[in-house]
Amino acid sequence: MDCGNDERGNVKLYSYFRSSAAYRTRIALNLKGIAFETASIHLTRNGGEQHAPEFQAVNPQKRVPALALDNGEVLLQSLAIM
Ligand SMILES: N[C@@H](CCC(=O)N[C@@H](CS)C(=O)NCC(=O)O)C(=O)O
Repeated sequence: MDCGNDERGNVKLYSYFRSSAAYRTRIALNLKGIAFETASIHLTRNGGEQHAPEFQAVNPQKRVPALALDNGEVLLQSLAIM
């Protein structure tokens, strides 16, 4: 069945590999079989990419994870995402 999705899905998880909060959302997405694209936000490089204006436009809380949906909504806080 072709739903128009590419293999990575239409949701984007803003994540960091050392983030336990982001890790739990990756586990949940994989358990639910929801394909997602990952956008890496390095929390220490260059003073922390979470402080960049581009990411603050996604999540004013300046935290990962954040999950951007295909309808333009962005879910914040790992438990709410789950
Ligand atoms: N309660 C939040 C916690 C999110 C959080 O604190 N994430 C950390 C990484 S585990 C973060 O982005 N820290 C960035 C910073 O402290 O500048 C959740 O569960 O999503």
